[in-house]
Amino acid sequence: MAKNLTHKILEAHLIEGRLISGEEIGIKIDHTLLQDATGTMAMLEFEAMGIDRVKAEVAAQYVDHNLLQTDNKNADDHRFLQTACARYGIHFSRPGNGICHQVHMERFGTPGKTMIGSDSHTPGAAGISMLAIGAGGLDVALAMAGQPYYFPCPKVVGVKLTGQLPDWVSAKDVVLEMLRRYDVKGCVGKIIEYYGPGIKTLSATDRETIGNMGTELGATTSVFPSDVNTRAYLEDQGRGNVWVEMMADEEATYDENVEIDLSSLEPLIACPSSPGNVVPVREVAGLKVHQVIVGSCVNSSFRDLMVVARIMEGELVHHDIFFHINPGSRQVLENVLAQDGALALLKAGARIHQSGCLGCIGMGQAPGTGQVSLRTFPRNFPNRSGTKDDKVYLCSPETAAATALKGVITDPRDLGKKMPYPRIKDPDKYIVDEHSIIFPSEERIKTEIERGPNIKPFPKIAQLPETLAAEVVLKMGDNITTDDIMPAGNKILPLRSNIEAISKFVYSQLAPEFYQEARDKGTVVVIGGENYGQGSSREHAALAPRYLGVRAKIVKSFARIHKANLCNFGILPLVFKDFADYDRFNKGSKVIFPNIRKRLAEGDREIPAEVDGQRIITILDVSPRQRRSILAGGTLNDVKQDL
Ligand code: MIC
Ligand code: SF4
Repeated sequence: MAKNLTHKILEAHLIEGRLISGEEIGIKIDHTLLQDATGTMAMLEFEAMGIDRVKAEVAAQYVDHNLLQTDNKNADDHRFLQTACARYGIHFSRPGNGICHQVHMERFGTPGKTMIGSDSHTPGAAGISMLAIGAGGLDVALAMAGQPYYFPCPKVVGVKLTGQLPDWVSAKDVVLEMLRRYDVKGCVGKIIEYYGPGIKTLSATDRETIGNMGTELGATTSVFPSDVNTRAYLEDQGRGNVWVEMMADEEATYDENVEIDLSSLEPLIACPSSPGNVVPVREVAGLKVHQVIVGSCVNSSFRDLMVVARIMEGELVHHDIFFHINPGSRQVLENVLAQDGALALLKAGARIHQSGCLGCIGMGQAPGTGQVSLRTFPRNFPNRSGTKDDKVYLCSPETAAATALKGVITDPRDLGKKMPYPRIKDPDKYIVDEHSIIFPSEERIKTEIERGPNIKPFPKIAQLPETLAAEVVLKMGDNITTDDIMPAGNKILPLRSNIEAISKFVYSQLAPEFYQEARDKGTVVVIGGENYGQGSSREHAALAPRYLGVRAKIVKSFARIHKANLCNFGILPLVFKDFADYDRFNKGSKVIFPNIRKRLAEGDREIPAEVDGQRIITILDVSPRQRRSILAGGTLNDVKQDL
């Protein structure tokens, strides 16, 4: 039978289950990726498993999210990570070397391999045809220990690309078009597989942008074929030897079918404050902008920076704009420098920063009050920039450059009247820079792990009681993000390795009183709407609330990674059977789940709850493995003995 590429890769890695959508499968994981913000906790979890050496084929740890050294915490965390990597045999990419997704693609990514990463944008590795999935740190730690990764087998959406992108329109506009059609939850439970004649017009880094932002659609991951463009990229990186050709069979079928004619696309923009809020740039053209940033784990490749450099060459940034460049990696910057791109950007007035996530996760670059910020980033959730009530727009590098020149949102096609569209070719041979990667070695295994005072041990989690009685302390609406649940930014991100300290900030933007109320009540429940927990993979959005006594979340629907994280830390992820029951809950409602332990152990899917004395039904849609985790008070408690 003809197979699509997704099923070919899954089949080659299948350890448990069947490829039937909705059923839980376990796959072998070849590569693991950690970044610093989620990595400290993941590393502590890996340590708690008592494994002597990492078992994945390639395990890499990047330092990209927190580069601000305002006190001892950041340096403590980085030292811990560096020494733990040496001890366990993990590649360590030093601060400033680049954003995990960009560097992994440059130096390690291999077509046809599987990867999980403790960062939701891990699917960017679709650029070189990996099947790469974002997951909570504990799932990544388990894969590092050689365990399979378990997740519900997704449906496969086939997106046929035809035609070729017009001048001034680029890969970002392709994924913004997907977001315009599907919004932020349209692809939950799905893998997006791109195919068709339009594929050959997209480079590996173009595909990275599209695959990376599949996360904003709610997708489990995205997949691209491995073809001559993949080979060219790998050869230019000096790694042509890892290339293999991979594609769907000719007659392959998909669960859903979509077609995008690339020639018909125009510049698009996501308006505040959701990546799904997409309109054509021309509809918002003319709006005054104060800040433009090119960079992040999308749109920070050689091509993306060079297209901006060529547009800015000999021009000056508008005097009202602060213009920032955040290169994707040190290697990208070196290559842009070698072709005078960095000089052109500097002369035009750009501020060129070290390579890292920076303003994308509120680590600096926050816009001023009421100011409009235009960014090439993947997400613009409310307040994520670090400024309250921020107005962040997401667009392509072309739109960003045109806007930086004009001072108002500008359709880049307007520039076409004055200059030809700069089509950028990747260098024939990239300047390769691996000096900032510390490779594992036998000698380094002897390293002693260093723990500064910011590294606190993993908290103990109690088992699920026979009957759960709790109080509702917070009721929320639709599309609550993990940034709403467990914010980041320069004040909170440095606390990621200290659950007690970070728990003070749970829901702090939505409900500043939450921490104290949860502490006072002891055992609490929160209520949410659709797509609850979208966004980041940060398990702190489950672990820190659990630490404060959140034992169940009842919502209309969950985002994938957050739901898995809740199970991993012993929180019941419950869904209303009847959405009308959402209205029965208020702050202060008393909720009882009678015989909850027995019901979980017996595999009940329908879980009754008494809400202020009235009985409703909630649904617990989890696998037997996840039931065991919830009963045990988290996956770590459950698996420790097996390991
Ligand atoms: C994000 O883009 O939201 C982050 C910051 O990269 C997160 C990871 C984190 O919270 O550390 C993600 O995407 O998973
Ligand atoms: Fe970093 Fe932003 Fe990418 Fe997250 S989305 S990995 S914060 S650059």
